[in-house]
Amino acid sequence: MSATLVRITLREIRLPLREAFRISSGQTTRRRILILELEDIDGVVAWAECTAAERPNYSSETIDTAWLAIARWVAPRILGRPIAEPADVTSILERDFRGHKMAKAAVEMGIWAHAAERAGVSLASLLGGTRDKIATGISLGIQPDPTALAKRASAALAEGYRRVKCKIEPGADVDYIAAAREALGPDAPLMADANSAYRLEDGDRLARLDEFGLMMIEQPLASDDLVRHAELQKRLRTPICLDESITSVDRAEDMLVLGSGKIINIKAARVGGLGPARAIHDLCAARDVPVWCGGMLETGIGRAYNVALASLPNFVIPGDVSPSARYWERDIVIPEWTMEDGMVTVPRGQPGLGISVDRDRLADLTVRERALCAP
Ligand code: OSB
Ligand code: MG
Repeated sequence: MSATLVRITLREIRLPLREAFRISSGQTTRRRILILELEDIDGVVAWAECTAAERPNYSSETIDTAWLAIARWVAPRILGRPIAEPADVTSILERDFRGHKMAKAAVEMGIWAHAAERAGVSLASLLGGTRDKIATGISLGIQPDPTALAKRASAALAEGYRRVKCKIEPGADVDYIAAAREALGPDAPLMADANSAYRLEDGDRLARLDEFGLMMIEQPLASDDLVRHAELQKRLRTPICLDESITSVDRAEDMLVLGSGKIINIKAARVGGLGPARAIHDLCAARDVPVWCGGMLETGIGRAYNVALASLPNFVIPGDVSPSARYWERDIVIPEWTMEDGMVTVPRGQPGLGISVDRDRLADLTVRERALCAP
């Protein structure tokens, strides 16, 4: 199923979130999103999304660095070159090319969707996904006060969400989680995500969260740390889940060897694409370590990839894969992603991503565009 891409079109769109989203490292109100259109010699098209943010507050990459990296280094390695299998792309992109994982992932993931499209199978099937529906959790940004968080958390459970994640930071943690737990009751699936807001010296404060029976605490310490997380895990009953720190299959293996955490939030973009994401999934499955699918406030395009990935068997914890209406007044895909009884349906019966892109809306939202072509 070899394919040769002849054009990759980059577009930047601006899309306001329905509600500002605040994490410990900054607030987002309006997204700047890089959308890719990949086209082969026969005119078969696949869409992809780069999840790099507006500012380097989650990882070092941004939409601007990703645009540059794709145009200068990623696309030239791919365009005009026959690709036998999507799984071959990572080694092509990693050779003598450090970092820029989100830029690489945008193209690598597009090639997976393109291969699925060409083969006439869903991306979920091509990846080996087995689920028809995936359980959905919500990620709630830092709220003005504990009462506001408790209200939002209760509303989320009432809407059917299967897991509630609350962003925390020093000063918006113990009281906030206490209020959420009180509002949801003792058995509701509740967790916290610190986005690297703490230091190991804060261990005693973090240990106070143990009494709330959280499913996990996500990425409490530095975004590239494994050693201190291992130390912290010894002092916490609550399982640590790593997000930012896991940037490759090797880092996932290091985490398991060091005991830096017990759960992994897999985001394909953070690890360079679906190939490495699936390899981390397989590694964790072999070691009985549960994983779940994270999110990066994606449009319906990026969301389609998350849904496909989360259909793999070891995604046993609800993912940050909310329906379109949680984020956008109107999404850029048709149909929009919806949730029923806390579950999102995997479009297994359709080739590729299982959604189409609203080209008129995309054109309306586009602020810059650049076509990269095979030499
Ligand atoms: O840490 O998981 C995170 C959004 C932006 C940056 C980092 C994170 C998040 C989320 C949002 O938690 C999850 C979603 O897309 O709903
Ligand atoms: Mg996170």
